[in-house]
Amino acid sequence: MAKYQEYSNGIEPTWCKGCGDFSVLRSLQIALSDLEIPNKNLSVVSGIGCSGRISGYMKSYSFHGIHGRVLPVAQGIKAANPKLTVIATGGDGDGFAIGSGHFIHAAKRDMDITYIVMDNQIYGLTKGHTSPISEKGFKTSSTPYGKEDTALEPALLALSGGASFVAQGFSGYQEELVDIIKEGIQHKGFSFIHIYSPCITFNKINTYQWYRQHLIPLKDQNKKHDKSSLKEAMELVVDKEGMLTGLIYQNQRKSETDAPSLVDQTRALSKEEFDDLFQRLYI
Ligand SMILES: Cc1ncc(C[n+]2csc(CCOP(=O)(O)OP(=O)(O)O)c2C)c(N)n1
Ligand code: SF4
Ligand SMILES: [Mg+2]
Repeated sequence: MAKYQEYSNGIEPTWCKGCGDFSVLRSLQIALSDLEIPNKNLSVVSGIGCSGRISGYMKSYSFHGIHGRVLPVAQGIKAANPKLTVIATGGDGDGFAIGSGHFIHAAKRDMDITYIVMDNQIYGLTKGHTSPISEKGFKTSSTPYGKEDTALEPALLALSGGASFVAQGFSGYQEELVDIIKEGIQHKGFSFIHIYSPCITFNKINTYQWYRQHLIPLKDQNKKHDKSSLKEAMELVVDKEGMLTGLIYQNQRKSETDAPSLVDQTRALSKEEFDDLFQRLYI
């Protein structure tokens, strides 16, 4: 058995054959096995969507939450037990529509979790509605005359929110994806990993071929940017219209400290403290 299979619970994914999320699942498992993170110290949390199925295939403390709420759950798990490696996962609809408020504030809070978004620029599970990442003019069953508003730029959102690690990948570039996920997990702070992960069933525009034509791998660029510079990272994302793969920004916050662990707090309230609290809350 390959080492990465130790992170599989043996359940066969129900994704369409060829879905980009297969590669994300495999990359995550390889990254975890390379980093030798014990299953018992791992928690994988997901929201609702095709992408959200990923937590159901992992051998870990997995939690398949509700739509758009993956980050509050993941932060709660990390606050309760900071010793766990916490991986939050979900789709572009989950993270950038219903969950967008949580995204900005999780970036700002900078807790030590890794957030992996499988972006297919569409709502896959609900059969192909537009997402905030779908391009203007994109035609779907919910926008038969074309989407009227412009697309959100997730990396820019993360950078302006305060994420201390921002990287992008593509399901078709698995080797790079494994490296990025490893770096993200090792980074101490909020690591945002935005992965272009094609939906072969409902998105006939942003296909594997389309991404290969449009994506710009940072490792192939002659001019290297300063990855610790927020200004340079933002300029790069704007200049290249977000279509980058690789590490865009990493800057460890100086103020980063380990959160106090709730599981290590054995002391309960005394009767006097409880009565006092009760009085103050209810009278
Ligand atoms: C509170 C709530 N609102 C709406 C839905 C319906 N719903 C389920 S998945 C989904 C969007 C899925 O798109 P995305 O997050 O991009 O995931 P994908 O399926 O594309 O991987 C929606 C709107 C829901 N389950 N719960
Ligand atoms: S509908 Fe799209 S996103 Fe969902 S499993 Fe199929 S290919 Fe993947
Ligand atoms: Mg999606």
